[in-house]
Amino acid sequence: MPARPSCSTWRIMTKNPKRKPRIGFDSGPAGGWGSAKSVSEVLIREHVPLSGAALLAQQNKPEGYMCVSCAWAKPAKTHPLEFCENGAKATAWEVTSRRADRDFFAAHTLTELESWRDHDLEEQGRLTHPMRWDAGTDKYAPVTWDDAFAEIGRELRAILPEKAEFYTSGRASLETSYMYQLMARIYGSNNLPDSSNMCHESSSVGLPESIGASVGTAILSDFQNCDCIFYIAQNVGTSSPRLLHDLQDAVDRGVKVVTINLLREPGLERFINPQAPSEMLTGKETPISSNYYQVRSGGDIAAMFGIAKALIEADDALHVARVSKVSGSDDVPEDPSNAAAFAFAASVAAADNKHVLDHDFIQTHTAGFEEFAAAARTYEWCELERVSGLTRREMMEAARVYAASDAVLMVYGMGLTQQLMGVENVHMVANLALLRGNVGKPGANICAVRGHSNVQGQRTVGITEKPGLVPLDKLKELYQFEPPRWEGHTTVDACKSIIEGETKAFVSLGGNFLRAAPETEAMEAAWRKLRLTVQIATKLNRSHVIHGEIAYLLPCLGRIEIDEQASGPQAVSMESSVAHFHGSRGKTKPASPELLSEPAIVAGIAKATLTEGRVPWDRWVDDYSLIRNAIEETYPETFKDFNRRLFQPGGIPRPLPARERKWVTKSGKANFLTPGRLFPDLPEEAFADDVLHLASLRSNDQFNTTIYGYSDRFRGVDGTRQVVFMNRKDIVRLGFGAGDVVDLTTAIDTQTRRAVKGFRIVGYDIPEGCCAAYYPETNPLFPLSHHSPKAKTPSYKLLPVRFSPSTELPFN
Ligand SMILES: Nc1nc2c(c(=O)[nH]1)N[C@H]1C(S)=C(S)[C@@H](COP(=O)(O)OP(=O)(O)OC[C@H]3O[C@@H](n4cnc5c(=O)[nH]c(N)nc54)[C@H](O)[C@@H]3O)O[C@H]1N2
Ligand SMILES: Nc1nc2c(c(=O)[nH]1)N[C@H]1C(S)=C(S)[C@@H](COP(=O)(O)OP(=O)(O)OC[C@H]3O[C@@H](n4cnc5c(=O)[nH]c(N)nc54)[C@H](O)[C@@H]3O)O[C@H]1N2
Ligand SMILES: [Mo]
Repeated sequence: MPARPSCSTWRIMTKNPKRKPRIGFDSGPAGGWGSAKSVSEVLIREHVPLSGAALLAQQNKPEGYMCVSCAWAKPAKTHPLEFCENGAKATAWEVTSRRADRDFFAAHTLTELESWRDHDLEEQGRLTHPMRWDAGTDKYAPVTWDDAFAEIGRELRAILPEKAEFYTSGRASLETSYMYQLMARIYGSNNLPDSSNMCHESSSVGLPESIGASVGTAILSDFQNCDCIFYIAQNVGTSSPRLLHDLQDAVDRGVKVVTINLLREPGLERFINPQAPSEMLTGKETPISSNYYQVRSGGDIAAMFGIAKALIEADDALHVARVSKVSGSDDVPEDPSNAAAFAFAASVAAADNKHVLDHDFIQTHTAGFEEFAAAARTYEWCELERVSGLTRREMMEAARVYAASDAVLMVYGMGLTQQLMGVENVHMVANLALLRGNVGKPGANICAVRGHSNVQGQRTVGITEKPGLVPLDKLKELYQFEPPRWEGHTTVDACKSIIEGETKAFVSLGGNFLRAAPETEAMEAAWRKLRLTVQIATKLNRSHVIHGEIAYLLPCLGRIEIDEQASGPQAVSMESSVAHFHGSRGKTKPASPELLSEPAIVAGIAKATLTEGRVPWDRWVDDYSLIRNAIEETYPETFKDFNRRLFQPGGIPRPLPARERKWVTKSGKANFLTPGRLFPDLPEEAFADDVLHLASLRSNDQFNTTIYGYSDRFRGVDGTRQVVFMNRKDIVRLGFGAGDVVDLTTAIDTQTRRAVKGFRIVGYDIPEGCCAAYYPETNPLFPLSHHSPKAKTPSYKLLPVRFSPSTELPFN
């Protein structure tokens, strides 16, 4: 067990930041002392005053501030401390006392800063002053806000609206996002690419087709009402640790957690609640997954088809048996596979002789069942086994758990969405749920675990490139302008347009687009040719040090800071993963008196740029409740009584018809949608003997491109991020040894050479033929064309790669 600190969890500990890489140690459970230690380390490193701990106590509480890390639900009845290891790190990262101020920028050229690591750039601390790149010195130099807005406005007016991109990372509030999309549309552009395009876009496309909901239908109480959870392709211990509490409570009630994941993730295996003193002292662990199935990368469609096949054939067999009983013949199925289905069916249904499938639900509520069932019956087990990487026995076992449960919650994440067949993956989750009526009843729903803290909400208030998703006529009526009706750019379209030299201006509301997007090398080259780059940000990153001809770096308040405007301190709001809106109040003194709030910056750019539209920008900035009124006017049903309910404990539920089994689809039903194939159509070279399929992942010590540190204790890696996790048999088969240092090259679309260098091989529990490494270090490997054709989500979880011995040592 890790060493225990002697007094409180948040006791200060010392650490040596320049430690040597350590690989392969036992990670311990999720949570526990490892989590406590990790939090205290970051509080110290960021020089967060002791009041930081008191600040954390206000996280995710009504009248408190909403965490700036992930989007997980905020309960009505809060725990005394409603935050997790990563929420605490994100808070420390924002309220740090470090500053990247005017002196810092006076001391470094941008050419020099380009050679710095992602971690070191952000580690300089909060940006303090608006800056403009000076070509003469190659440095960011201070500028006044008025001059910045005036030049940005002039430049934007001089180019065609379709040649500008208005990117959003998923952190900005509902208020800022509403203003931002309005500004872009009055300017004349639907080019509103966002981080969601690289994240849950497969859900945004797939779920409406399946169940007529643009977001997951699960709410927090479903975790209290389910008797089984299918946990697919999401790494809870790292990516949304507060969800572990809901899982722990469910497991304590006897709920089965069936995990389907590429890796054996320690965070999905066992958990010690770091906020439960008795667990911390006794080391009592809660096992999380009752069943753990390791699929091969991209193997989920086959795995879910296998589970569906077991259920459908069992139901068929039971039907045959019933018919023969009625007709008096004892014609129990003879062919062996039918016999297996029958035995399985009998074991599932024995208790009350119920059907394996919910035929009433299927009949009343769904369309497309017969086609789906026929496909499931047709697939051979050997093919499903080969593609999924699971055995028939495992798929039948998962089906048995599923069929024995009355209310099953389907939870999933990036391993499903960031795939060439991401949309089909999402359809398969819905198909599986529909087989037993597991949508729209307590405990049975679909939970798409979102990433950024307001990524879901931004869509709800109009951040989207798809004009069909926005009430354009309403905007036209309210603000008296003619909204553009053309389809705008997703992130992939934006990259293409930038690389082709079509795009002239890139405005970024947060984020680190160059690092988060694919095709890094071509993107960096093209980025430098942009006429205008405008970055609204809190911390310095690579998308700022590489820049356009005219480049602005505009520092904003973070959500945790007090936002004082003419009418007093302001609140903002966001939407969680379970579709509830929450108000948030800043608590700490701003990092610099020069900072403006995000709404004030958007208003500043809008006023300097727009020549039409009647929008009270200044009054909105004076009083954000007026922006919320405008949001309510635009979306009256979704945001009913928005201001009055802003701090309602547990949040304001967003109406979701699918939860009530009202299906807003073309067929008026929930649709079984049958994927045309089991695995993406990759070129032959993707399956060569020396090729592995790479998944790019997050470590426990990062938030997307923000690298807090070099530790991924769950996976037993410390002091380095330049590692590639491989199956031990593959390491030997490819002629390497664990610890060898290799270069990775992309094995498809090889006319362009894409490579990353100096990665240490780590033997890991991952299926043969697959490997994994960290994002964003591997982004230069991903071709832009390698995305889901329907959702345009990059296939960040499956890329064919080759290995060669490296001449370079790992960078860290
Ligand atoms: N600490 C921390 N928290 C975060 C973030 C962060 O970077 N750090 N990022 C935030 C954001 S924006 C997002 S979107 C979420 C992301 O959270 P997650 O959805 O957890 O995303 P990843 O960590 O990229 O990987 C998800 C899991 O997919 C598995 N996987 C990969 N390929 C496959 C596959 O083909 N099939 C199956 N079944 N599994 C597969 C991997 O093993 C991994 O466990 O987290 C949010 N929270
Ligand atoms: N290979 C690979 N690539 C991926 C992924 C993957 O799994 N693999 N995941 C994808 C996913 S899921 C996502 S969501 C994207 C993320 O892509 P982005 O959202 O673009 O990236 P982040 O790293 O979240 O952005 C970090 C920056 O946001 C700024 N920031 C932080 N807080 C604030 C704030 O309050 N206001 C403002 N204005 N700025 C702020 C800081 O300057 C910080 O440097 O990356 C995608 N890219
Ligand atoms: Mo994300």
